[in-house]
Amino acid sequence: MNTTLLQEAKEFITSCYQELNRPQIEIDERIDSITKQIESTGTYEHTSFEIDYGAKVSWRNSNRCIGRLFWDQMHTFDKRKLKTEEEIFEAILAHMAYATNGGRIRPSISVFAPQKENERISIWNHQLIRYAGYTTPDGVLGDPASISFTEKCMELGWEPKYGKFDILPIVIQINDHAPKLFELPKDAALEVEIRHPEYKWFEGLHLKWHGVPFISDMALEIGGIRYSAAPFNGWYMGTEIGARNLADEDRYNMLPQIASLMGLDTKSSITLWKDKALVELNIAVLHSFREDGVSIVDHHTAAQQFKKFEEKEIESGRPVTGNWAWLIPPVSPATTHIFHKPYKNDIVKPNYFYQPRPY
Ligand code: HEM
Ligand code: NRG
Repeated sequence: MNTTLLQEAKEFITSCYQELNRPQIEIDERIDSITKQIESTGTYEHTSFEIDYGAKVSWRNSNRCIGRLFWDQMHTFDKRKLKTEEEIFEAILAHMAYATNGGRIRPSISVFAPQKENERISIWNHQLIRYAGYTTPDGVLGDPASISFTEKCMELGWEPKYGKFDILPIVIQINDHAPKLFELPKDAALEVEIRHPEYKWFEGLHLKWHGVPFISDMALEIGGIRYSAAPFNGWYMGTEIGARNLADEDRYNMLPQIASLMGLDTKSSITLWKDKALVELNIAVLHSFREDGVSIVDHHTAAQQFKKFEEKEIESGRPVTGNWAWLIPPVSPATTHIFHKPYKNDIVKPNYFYQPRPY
């Protein structure tokens, strides 16, 4: 008898059903049924409702996420029945189309079959849409964060395109079978070309980013059951693209070029050329997404929304947990309330967790 699994199941069912004001008799009956399932099979199955609620509460418990105000507005695709890589890929495409919604992004999650002793579905991609990174004799081309995954894809037969923004294929592995590669169709990934509301020359940088972040490498853990493949998405906060993906020195490293096109003296940091370039790049990202009708939030609005989340949690009698170092935005952090208070980084389940890389 797996007593830890039963214990975790009891805790999840009790807190979940109590939160929803379900009668105690229902809790007792459900725990009874789960106990019998674990006794006879070693594990148990969630209902679709439990998956949906568990995925939402896991978002609510994600200490690094500033976007949690909307935790109970997410669409869940219960895809636990799917057996083959092809079926899973088709479900991923359907999720992407539903979530992208022509730019009016809908937070969504697809939950595939849970991990068992000798069963595991792995999506190798960190995100469903990411740009390839290549090491060449002239330096890195594309996204340096994707180099190792890109190399794996090439080993598996993917043809490199050697561009700056090549969308990587989806790699799905079931159990110990050979991983299968799937190229995303042209229209699956909405992309936004980055331009600046005043600086015409900005277009000449030919920067773009994908409209939707679909995290695909975290495990969803509910009541002791681990869903190793459960890709989810919300929309972007502008700084994720403008202050990290396109700005970090070990990513697209665009600040020196932007500063010099702005005519700034990049010889001495005392001119704050990095800060000036960073702000203009972030303005360009927000402007471009907004003009194209693709959902995005600026970090000031996101912080206000997070404040509202904190208030609602306290009202509901739940202590707020958070990871301060992740919650503060990477641009002007001290202009948000988050900077000025501490957060308890207690890990509450259900939740999303990192898992070992399958490659
Ligand atoms: C992290 C914003 C939706 C779960 C983050 C981060 C931001 C953010 C800015 C920090 C990322 C970083 O620094 O790399 C948002 C916004 C959303 C949203 C604006 C819009 C709706 C969601 C959803 C989920 C989620 C739908 C899950 C159901 C997480 C998790 C992390 C995170 C697990 C930590 C990721 C990691 O550790 O790498 N979010 N989020 N978020 N968010 Fe959200
Ligand atoms: N910083 C990463 C994405 C991390 C998650 N952010 C979200 N999640 N907004 C990047 O691609 O820049 N979400 O589910 O919306």
